[in-house]
Amino acid sequence: LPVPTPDDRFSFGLWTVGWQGVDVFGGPVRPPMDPVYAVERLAGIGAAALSFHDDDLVPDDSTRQLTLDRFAKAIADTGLVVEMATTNLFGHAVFKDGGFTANDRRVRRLALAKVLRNIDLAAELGARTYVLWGGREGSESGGSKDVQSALARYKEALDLLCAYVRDQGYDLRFALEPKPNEPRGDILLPTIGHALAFISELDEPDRVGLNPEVGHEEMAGLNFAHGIAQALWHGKLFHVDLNGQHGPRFDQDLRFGAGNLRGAFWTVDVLEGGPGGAAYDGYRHFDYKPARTEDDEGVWVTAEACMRNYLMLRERTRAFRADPAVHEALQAARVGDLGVPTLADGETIEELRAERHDVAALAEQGLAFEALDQLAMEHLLGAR
Ligand code: GLT
Ligand code: MN
Ligand code: MN
Ligand code: MN
Repeated sequence: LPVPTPDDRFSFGLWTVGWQGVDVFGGPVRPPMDPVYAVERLAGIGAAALSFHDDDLVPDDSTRQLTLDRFAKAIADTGLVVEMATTNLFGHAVFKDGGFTANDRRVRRLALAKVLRNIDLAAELGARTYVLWGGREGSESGGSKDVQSALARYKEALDLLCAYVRDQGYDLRFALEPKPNEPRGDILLPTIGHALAFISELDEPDRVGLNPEVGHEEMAGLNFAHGIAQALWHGKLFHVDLNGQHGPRFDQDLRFGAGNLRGAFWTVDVLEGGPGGAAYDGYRHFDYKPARTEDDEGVWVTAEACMRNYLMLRERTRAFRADPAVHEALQAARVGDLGVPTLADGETIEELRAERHDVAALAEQGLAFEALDQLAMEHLLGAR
């Protein structure tokens, strides 16, 4: 079995391995996890980096300095990197109607101040990406949220945060994380596409990209590999949240590879640049929740499994891409032809219109896509 190393650039949120298993119907099943313990265990299993919410690391001011000192020492001792940070704008009751888009202006100002404070800490700890997951930005009912005003306030918040990061000279970019629903009935910026369109309205669009999550797109019935391929095409795949999901239902946050395994195969293929074109060069970040059935050792089984599943899938996608039978099948399916511009250099629209086609023959031809897909299946199953 493949063994993860820091060269693989795997990263975990502190809130993932530290998840206590609280859900809508039940309380915690595991004790709180000391961040220093998380750092040591993550380093021990071959992760390269971690991410955190302000409240995961420094939940209260009385212990803040002590925790930061212990954390800094653990980071230095293990060589683990803080690659991303984010803000908890969803847990506290004050954010029940969101942060940046809460109807109450005082809550919006409180939310911004909370983010600004943690941006300073993120920069101090060397994070290069700042994620914004607006899980509480949204509504349960039609009349309670003026969506256009909410988007104006969302933009105002992003513009202000971008200006702050620029003025401070921080080497930090923002990554918006879409999600269709849960915890709100309907969340603003529900998919990759909505978020991309929103970014184009910002004052400094270059500072803002995406942190798509596998399960969140699949909850909306969307194809994650297609979604991140489009984000790459726009130059907007700043970060990624890898996990598993079984189709449209509640957010499962399974370990990576569980749930939609075929989707995971194509996700790894896109991240590794298999199809050609732009490849992802950031951390392979896992955002999952170790099942509620597990004790502490079970948690580390799932963390290792995320990385091992990624490595096994990487190996399988590489074998697929290297297989001469696949090269032939790709040719038969004319996949490479799609890279050729439809109008040739110097050709005119009149020439295109004048061309005569054998429409019946074109309509009749088989495209041989299924043979190609079966080869992928056989590689995924390790039969080739
Ligand atoms: C929360 C959410 C995740 C987000 C995290 C970042 S918090 O666990 O479910 O999808 O990535 O705020
Ligand atoms: Mn999720
Ligand atoms: Mn996430
Ligand atoms: Mn999550």
